[in-house]
Amino acid sequence: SEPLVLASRSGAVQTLTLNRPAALNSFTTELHAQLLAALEVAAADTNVRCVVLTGAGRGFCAGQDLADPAVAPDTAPGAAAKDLGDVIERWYAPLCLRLRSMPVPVVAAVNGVAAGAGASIALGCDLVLAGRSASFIQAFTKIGLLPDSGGTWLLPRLVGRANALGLALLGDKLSAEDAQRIGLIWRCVEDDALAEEAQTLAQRLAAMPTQALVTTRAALDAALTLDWPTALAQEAVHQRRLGQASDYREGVLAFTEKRPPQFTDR
Ligand code: T3D
Repeated sequence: SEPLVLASRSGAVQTLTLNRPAALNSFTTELHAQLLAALEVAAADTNVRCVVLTGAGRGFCAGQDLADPAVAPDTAPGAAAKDLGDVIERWYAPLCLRLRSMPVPVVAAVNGVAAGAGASIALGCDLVLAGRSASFIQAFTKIGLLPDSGGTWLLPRLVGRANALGLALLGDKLSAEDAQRIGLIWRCVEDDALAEEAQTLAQRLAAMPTQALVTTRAALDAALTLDWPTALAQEAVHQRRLGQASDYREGVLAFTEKRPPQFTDR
């Protein structure tokens, strides 16, 4: 049968495409398993220097597959409730942790609707590009749930409390253009340019000093809960380590020799 995650490599860029287009790439446990496995392979492969995450067909990801019997409520009288917390602990949380700790930058190329956990997973990537016809829907409260897969953490940080609550409580569709305007995503691009723009951006990131990029991601995230002196101390710790890496030497050497750098660390 067709893989649920398509993997394709161009140079040092690994593209992973969610591939359940008939159900808008919504998550089943099998899709979870294949995506986690593909991310593990990319993380372990030192030839990979950037990952692009996108969707097949007209959607990016519609979140949890609500037809999945493991999560759909049993409406028979007296039926026991499903434990959604288990599903989060077993699948969504590990996926979110894996994405956020990838040893390379991760670009989301949001090609269509990103709803529920599909929106959270896109927004948890490092740089989010979206096609003009793409949209973001905090679909959770419409079915009696709260934003998961990092949604409660990401939304207020990305767009502030007022926008976070407006989006999360109402669950309205937000266009890619509006998502860029309020700072939810990095850029909205024309639909027919999305795939190429994502590849260009990923190739650019792949040519950069990977350690500096992923350390920057981690330090920015950590600094959100640090005070000023502690953030300065954290920067010193990271800069001490980066300053000993060969990419730093190469960066400075290339600058002084007025040539493009060739970064190799990962
Ligand atoms: O712990 C846990 O397990 C809970 C975890 C929760 C995390 C979550 O993600 S909760 C949120 C779950 N997602 C949603 O509530 C979104 C549901 N989908 C929609 O609201 C709409 O489909 C969209 C707004 C995303 C797109 O609308 P539209 O009109 O463009 O497409 P459509 O016609 O609704 O969908 C196309 C097909 O995909 C359709 O199937 P069909 O009729 O052609 O056979 C539809 O049923 C299917 N589909 C879309 N989303 C899901 C889905 N099938 C299963 N699960 C879905 N989430």
